[in-house]
Amino acid sequence: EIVRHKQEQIRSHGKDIMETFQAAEVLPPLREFAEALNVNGRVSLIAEAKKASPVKGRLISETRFDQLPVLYEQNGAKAISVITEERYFEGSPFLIQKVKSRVSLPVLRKDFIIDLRQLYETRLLGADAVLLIAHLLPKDLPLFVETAQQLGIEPVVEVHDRYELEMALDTPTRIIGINNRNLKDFTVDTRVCLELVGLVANKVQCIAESGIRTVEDMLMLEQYGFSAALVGEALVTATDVAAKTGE
Ligand code: IGP
Repeated sequence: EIVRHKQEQIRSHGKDIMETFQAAEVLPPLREFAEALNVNGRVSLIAEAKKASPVKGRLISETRFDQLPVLYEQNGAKAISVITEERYFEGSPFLIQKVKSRVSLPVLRKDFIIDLRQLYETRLLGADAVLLIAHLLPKDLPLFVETAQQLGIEPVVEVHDRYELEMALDTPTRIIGINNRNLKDFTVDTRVCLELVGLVANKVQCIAESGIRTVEDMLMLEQYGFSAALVGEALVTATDVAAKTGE
């Protein structure tokens, strides 16, 4: 349903995106995303600004949502994940610039990327990295990875099973996100990332995604070789973000 809505949206706005293609050539350099992972051999925290989710609906107030990026940076997050999908996650493409103007961390754009034009749009929006969900790009994943790299955006290929992991490893991506959440039914199984990370060689960095709640979870991921953990709900709903993000 989310992807169907996305296709309609691109169909109706496609022309506007096309008109901005040329502007992409003269954009300022981006912030380094890959370098923010695995700093001094430690697992990095990628903190997600998530206002709502398709399963739980609205998670936090507008005010709290606005405060998150600065809180994340002050408390040691190494990068920020921003969901730009509008209907189901209540995000917005304009959040990328808003967040970047307030913090100096690199920003990962989380959306449902199914059309190359969205990659040009991502560059224009100023995102430093972009999530590419392998399941949504069964044939075109290598093309999307290479296009993102040519535009200077760091691609993060998201996988949920062995088959998708093989697909990701057949592309030149430097970063793979292993999602514990099954995007077909939204169930979360935190064993998924522990099982799959062992199949990835050292030169590719891995990010563990979804269902990560505690510092103990993070330390276990570090031992399994993860470069970073991406945490949304546990942080946005935490009463004490400092305690959650601290070393
Ligand atoms: C965050 P959690 O359980 O910490 O809130 O999960 C993140 O992994 C999740 O929001 C996510 C996502 C996505 C959102 C993973 N892949 C793709 C939108 C699109």
